[in-house]
Amino acid sequence: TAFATAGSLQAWAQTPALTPDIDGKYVAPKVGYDYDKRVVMIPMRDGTKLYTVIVVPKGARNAPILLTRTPYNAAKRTARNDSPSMLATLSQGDEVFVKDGYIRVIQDIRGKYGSEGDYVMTRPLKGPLNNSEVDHATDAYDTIEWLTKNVPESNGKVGMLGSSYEGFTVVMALVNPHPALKVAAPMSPMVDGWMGDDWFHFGAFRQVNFDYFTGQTTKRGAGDDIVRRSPDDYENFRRAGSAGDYAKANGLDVLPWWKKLTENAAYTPFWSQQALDKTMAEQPLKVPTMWIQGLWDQEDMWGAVHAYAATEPKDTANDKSYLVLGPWRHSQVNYDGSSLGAFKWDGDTALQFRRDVLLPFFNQYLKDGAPKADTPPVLIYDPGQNRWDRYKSWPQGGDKPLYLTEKGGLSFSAPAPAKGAAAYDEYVSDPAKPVPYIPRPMKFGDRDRWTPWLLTDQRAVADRTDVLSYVSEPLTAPLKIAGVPKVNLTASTSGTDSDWVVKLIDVFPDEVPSQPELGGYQLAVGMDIFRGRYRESFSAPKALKPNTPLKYQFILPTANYTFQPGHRIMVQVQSSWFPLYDRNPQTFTPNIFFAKPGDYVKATQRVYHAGDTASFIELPVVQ
Ligand code: PG9
Repeated sequence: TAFATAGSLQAWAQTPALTPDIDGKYVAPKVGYDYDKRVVMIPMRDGTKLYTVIVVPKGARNAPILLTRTPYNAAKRTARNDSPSMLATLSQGDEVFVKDGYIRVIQDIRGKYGSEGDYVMTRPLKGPLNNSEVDHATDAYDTIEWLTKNVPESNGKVGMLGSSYEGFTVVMALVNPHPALKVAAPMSPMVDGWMGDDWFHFGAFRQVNFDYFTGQTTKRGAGDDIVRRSPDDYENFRRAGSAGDYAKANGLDVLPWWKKLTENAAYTPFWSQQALDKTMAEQPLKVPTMWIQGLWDQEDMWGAVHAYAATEPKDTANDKSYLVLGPWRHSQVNYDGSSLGAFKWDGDTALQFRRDVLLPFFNQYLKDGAPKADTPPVLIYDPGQNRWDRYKSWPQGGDKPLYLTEKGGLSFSAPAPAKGAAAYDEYVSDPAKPVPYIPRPMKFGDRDRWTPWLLTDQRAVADRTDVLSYVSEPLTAPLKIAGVPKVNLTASTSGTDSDWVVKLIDVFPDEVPSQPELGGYQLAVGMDIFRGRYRESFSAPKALKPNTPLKYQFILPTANYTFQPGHRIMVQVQSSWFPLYDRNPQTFTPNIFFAKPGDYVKATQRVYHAGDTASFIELPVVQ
């Protein structure tokens, strides 16, 4: 009964009440798992062991291996959910491969999370910057060698993919690749950190990375973000002063990576010798490689397109180097690609790509007897037409100059010399009130705003007095560009150094019936920043001659875009993009990282638009 006597309780109470309840003997039963997860420490040639998670589908035989080498925690990357289902355990991007029976391997690179060894933020290849016997190329080689001998369920064929840093390690594996590496897909790989990937764009420093520096280099595991005082990063960075002042105030000046960066503010051999597009250009690709990135990739806009351009000329049989650009933010290729910011695409473009293009491409090289995939040499989304374009070659368009004209116009005809009227427009750029890159208040850590920021409606700044906007008449026919827009800006500054931001924008018509909130929207098709001191040489910065029209030539991100009838083209010019990019003091200083408060001066900027000094953008117009 419920009222048992003390005596009968004694009889069945075998475990004394004070038995410690945490005895470490518990093992969760692994029932019904459709995979087997093995954690191994794989030895590299220098004896360093790398933490590697191998996820093998139950019953696998002759299965290919999909390998990723990461600085972002292999244990966590293979444990999205604690689940008996391999699909639930691995990430969304892996789904198509898991469903097709692949073995998935994720490894911590040396020095991070479970791996031994030292972490170097971007470990250079063996050579002038690396006198050791190991780099990411040898680590990939040694890992693949081990995997082909120690995973009995595999067919001995390995494919590598990964995005961003994980894309950088894929590119590294292509340098003297292991013969078992049969196919590769670097997604948004970091290729040249100074020209246009994570750290700088044409020499302008990207302050968004400060939290990444503490996250990656203050601990073997995950480091913390920097503590903020204001809820608005515009204020946090403006109050600090130079990027160097911000680093010092937050204790980052002791970090070796910060020292390397600030000692290499210009395009020194530290950067040029690490630029992987230059390395890739040197020898023909041995492994079929699909270079992938987003058209609005807010972190690595340079890498994939430049590595493709570097490898394509030596791909004479047209079967090694492929290019894919989707309507995606950084790494969105591995998530849902139905929309970005305010823009909706024709279905889940990322899933379409993974399922219909990437998987068949990998299968062709990795699965015994798989059919040849129908892979277009170049596959790029056209967001203006909302459809994929399959091209045999790239770029498609030739250079057609679009000129800035008087009264804020744009024209495909060269403007005449200014008779009497001013040949320029001018504005005052004030470092005390820099142009915000997105509307304030803002936090770098706010991923919902950071990931789609390149699609922000540029009306937010179009009419500031320190932004010039040039706009065309409404188009009467579609205008398609496919290639690289090239900026030819003729401009002067009253200072001795200056930044130039140029944006190529699609202005939507007032009425967009299918999506009214897009009426009048100013969508940047491509935009970038150029630090004036590098006008003549990236490695040897020079002061600008004040009040003198000078030519600035640089490229905008690769575009494949149709401006539709009724839309207008716009070009905006400004001299700051804060706090994403550190401010140019507008006085030439030896190193902008350490500019002093007195170096920051207002400057009068003039953009020329007439006769010989007309500014223009060469658009890759498709006829
Ligand atoms: N954009 C990040 C990164 C890549 C390479 C080096 C440093 C940072 C990333 O998303 O991994």
